Amino acid sequence: MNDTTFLPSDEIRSLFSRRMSEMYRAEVPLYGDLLDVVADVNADSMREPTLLAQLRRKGELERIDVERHGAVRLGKPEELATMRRLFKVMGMAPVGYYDLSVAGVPVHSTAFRPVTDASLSNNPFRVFTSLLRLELIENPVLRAEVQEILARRNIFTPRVLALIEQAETAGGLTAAQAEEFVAQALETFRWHSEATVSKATYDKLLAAHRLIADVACFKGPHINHLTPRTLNIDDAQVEMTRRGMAAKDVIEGPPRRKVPILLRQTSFRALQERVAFVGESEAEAGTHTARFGEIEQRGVALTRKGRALYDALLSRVRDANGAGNAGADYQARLDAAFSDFPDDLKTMREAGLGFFRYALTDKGRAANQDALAAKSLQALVDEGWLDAEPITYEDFLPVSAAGIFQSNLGSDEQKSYAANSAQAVFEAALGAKVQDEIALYEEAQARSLKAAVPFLSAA
Ligand code: OOG
Ligand code: NI
Repeated sequence: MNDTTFLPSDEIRSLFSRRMSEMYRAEVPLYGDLLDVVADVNADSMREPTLLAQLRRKGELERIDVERHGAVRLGKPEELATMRRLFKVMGMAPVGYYDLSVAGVPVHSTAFRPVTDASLSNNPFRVFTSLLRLELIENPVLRAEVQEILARRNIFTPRVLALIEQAETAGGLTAAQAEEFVAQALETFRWHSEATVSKATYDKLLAAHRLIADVACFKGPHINHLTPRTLNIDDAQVEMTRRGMAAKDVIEGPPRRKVPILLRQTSFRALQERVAFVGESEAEAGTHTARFGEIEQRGVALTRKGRALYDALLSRVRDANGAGNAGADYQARLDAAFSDFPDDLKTMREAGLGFFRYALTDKGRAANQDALAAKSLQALVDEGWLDAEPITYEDFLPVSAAGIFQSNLGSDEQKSYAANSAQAVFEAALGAKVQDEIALYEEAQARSLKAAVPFLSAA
């Protein structure tokens, strides 16, 4: 027995997310401007009483101001394995597998995030984490060189490694240890303006793929963006432009709808940051373009059936004449295609397209439970015995992620790799399996049903 009190992992995550945001704000001041835009737009949106009430019911009112995600790109399998252990200390687990090679980006990815209802509502901080796929670099000489450069680096401080081990053996960290852990962990995500290679090597890797240069030439995997959640991305996009930010032309994801689904995202272009290369004098220093700001709006999580419909409609828009997301009429084409996706909660629920959390209403609690047991789920909701609250999508979208990558790597970046999803290879590097994101929503829905109407779920 020992009487040490551990700081809950939810609190370590909140602390880390807050410190990371402060650090990024100091490193990329435009991110601070973006936070201001989102705070203004969200305050405006919350004047709408129905939206406010819905956020309150879903337990999202408190989390909205602190909610954000970040992204890093790693170079080595062992970096990914250690990252998994580091995020575990903060209550974050790998969820989902994203193959971005289809879109010409030689990485595959997962999202580290909390998974329980309570932790998500506490602070849903997520980090989209990518691993470079060296095997997709065709030139064997270049591949070996990148491997050799990466082999020389260690992106974690010795102290953070010791604290991860401490957390693993003891089962947690005290408040003081957690403070130190957060400060040490941040070192991995910080921007380093000194490259680990010469300008000539950097230029060579840049020519192979901008992403390879970004991953391989630096001491660590600098956090490349942090994304606050907005309640109205269309307004936020207009406001970004009005305040002089170079917003991306197209909002990634589904079109604007009455009932938002999944995830819509937009960003401003990466900044040029000064870099000192090995062997260069200060006068010959160059720049590197990688880091950016992004905002997102989250909507209803879709079932496998809903997701298949989303994917089909999106590819109908994107594959038509190989148009992708280019062209002034993209928004119109997107709107047209998505007229086939029901835009009201009742139809989405009855057609099994979205996930919902169920709870008895006051009327339902007061009722004779045996009488309720005779009714169908549909009738229980329609007649007001049971509330059905849509579940928020907590994950990412591969096509959108690729679009975000592309727009921040430079528009000339259209390398193509044969689609070759390699989840098993990724999981071997990670040292664990990733959780199936859709299964998590299925479980959340089933849990709520079981608690609200046990007689139904038993059937
Ligand atoms: C990650 C891009 C993916 C998102 O929001 O879809 C992403 C990256 O650029 O490293 O963050
Ligand atoms: Ni992002």
